[in-house]
Amino acid sequence: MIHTLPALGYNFDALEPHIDAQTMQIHHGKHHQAYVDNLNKALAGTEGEHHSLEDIIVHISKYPAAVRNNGGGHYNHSLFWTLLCNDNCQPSANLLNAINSTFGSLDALKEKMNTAGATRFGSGWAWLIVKDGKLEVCSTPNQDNPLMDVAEVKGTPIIGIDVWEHAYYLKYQNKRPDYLKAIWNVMNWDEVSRLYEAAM
Ligand code: MN3
Repeated sequence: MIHTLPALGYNFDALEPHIDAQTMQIHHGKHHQAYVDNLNKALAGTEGEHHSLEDIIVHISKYPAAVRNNGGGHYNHSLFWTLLCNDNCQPSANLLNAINSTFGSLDALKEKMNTAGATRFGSGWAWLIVKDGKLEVCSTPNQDNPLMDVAEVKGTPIIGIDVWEHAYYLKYQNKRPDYLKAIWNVMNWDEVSRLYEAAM
């Protein structure tokens, strides 16, 4: 199958001022597009051409590094765009209950995610996952994710926050913690809640 760049569900400037339009334009149109193009190149003429992205991700140890990096990049960003919005929505009652009982409060969850993102050395992702019916915070290096068979902590992602410099550098420069604080203002809790229900 040929992998393609999914359209954003909103305009590049929809997440202003928290995430600036130019960052979104480059991140989606250049970075994500490059993961898609390089994934297609890496899979061309191989067995992997016949598998879905989801199937490739869960069996990623069978694939070369170019597929792991670019397939992970394509999967992670396709999820990431859907987790952002400017609707100022809130977690569902069910999800909020689970967050409160696991982390103490929504603020405590944000704090834990921000620490996971800020302490991930180099490039990677911070995650909220469902693992064995429970919520857990973790992080991965590069473009890995918790669905991969190589992941240290495995589970179903319901939030993924990109902490590569390309996700925030134009506006936040070296201040990754400021970006992490700001991104909660554009979290699409409707979608996170939907993913939570689906994972349970
Ligand atoms: Mn990115």
